Amino acid sequence: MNSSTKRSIRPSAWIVGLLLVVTAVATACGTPAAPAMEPTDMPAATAMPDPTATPVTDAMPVPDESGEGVDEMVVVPTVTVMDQELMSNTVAIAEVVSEGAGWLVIHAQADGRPGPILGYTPVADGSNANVMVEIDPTGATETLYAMLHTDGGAMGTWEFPGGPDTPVSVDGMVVTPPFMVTGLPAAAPTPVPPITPSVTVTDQEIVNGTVTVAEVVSDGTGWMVIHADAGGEPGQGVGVSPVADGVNTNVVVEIDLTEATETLYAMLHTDAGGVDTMGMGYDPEDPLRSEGQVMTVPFKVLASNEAAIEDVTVLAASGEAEIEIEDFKFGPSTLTIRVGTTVKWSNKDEAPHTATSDTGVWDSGTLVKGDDFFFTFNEPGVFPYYCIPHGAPGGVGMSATIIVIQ
Ligand SMILES: [Cu+2]
Repeated sequence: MNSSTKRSIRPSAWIVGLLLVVTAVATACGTPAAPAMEPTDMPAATAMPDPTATPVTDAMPVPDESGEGVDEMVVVPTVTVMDQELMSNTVAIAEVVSEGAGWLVIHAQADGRPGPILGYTPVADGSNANVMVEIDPTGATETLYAMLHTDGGAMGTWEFPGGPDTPVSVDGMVVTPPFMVTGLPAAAPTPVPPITPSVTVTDQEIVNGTVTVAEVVSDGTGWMVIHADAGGEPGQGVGVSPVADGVNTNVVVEIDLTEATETLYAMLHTDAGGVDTMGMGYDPEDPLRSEGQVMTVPFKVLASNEAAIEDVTVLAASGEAEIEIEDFKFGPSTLTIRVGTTVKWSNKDEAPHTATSDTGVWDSGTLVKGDDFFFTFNEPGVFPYYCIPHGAPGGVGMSATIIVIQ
């Protein structure tokens, strides 16, 4: 439906453009001279003042101000556009020279380059003056790009992206001059829906002792508090991070691994403490965001690698988890287990390896192919380790991490 809306707009913009040109021609050269008044005669407009200068044909003698007389047969695609004020959501392109039928496409700017398409209109073979393009003003940026595309497939049908109506390049450069527009609709006032606080969080691994809350929408400054599970309900807080007024994405909260549980709760609190609390002055008395909305979202701590070996109950209250040493890697590279779990390392490589704690908690010694090593984790925490021949403490080379939670 989107494209049909655009299509219904386009011809009218096109006609407006033609009318402007025709009027300009008529006023420029008095009344009777204007020959035929056909759109295809537009290129002749520049030559008008000299009545003998019939379009095309011989080159030399006619003093052509534009100096293009010689090249007349070779169409070099160009787009000429001035900075301008946006009027009626329409931009005007002073001249478009197209080799064959084409499209003039207006792009917003993104990352300093042409970004999303805001509007487009067909252009004819040859020179098109004062091409008007209606654009979607909501996506408009101060800098826009006027890009020339071919009309390569069905004539008059916009087939891009994925179709044949591709950008036109000259000497390897896409013909897409930037220009500035003023008078953009003020971005802010239009959409100011009332902020509805929300918390979006997914099941996840614990990474470096942190969890990440995908999105927190807070009405005023607040706190994202992670709570441990206490019999199916949020229990004690195990981590907190400030959130700003509005939308916060990827809020990282460091959590106390010794108190973390398999199910955690992400809870949005207000910052009722007044002015100076955004440092880390979370007050447990700060009330919950409420007003009927669910501001407490449970999520699960996952075993950290899909490659976690089958039939091993990672996160079991006790039991055994296995780490395979293969291709000079520990797999999974991060393993999350519960206190009391025994981890078994198995070397599947021809090369000898070790599993050696960064902090001296354990050291397997050399494991040749087929050797296993077992260690039981009775304390919660984060335990980085490495292989002595192929790695080093601090995550260098062949190394991995075990996270132990309650
Ligand atoms: Cu090794």
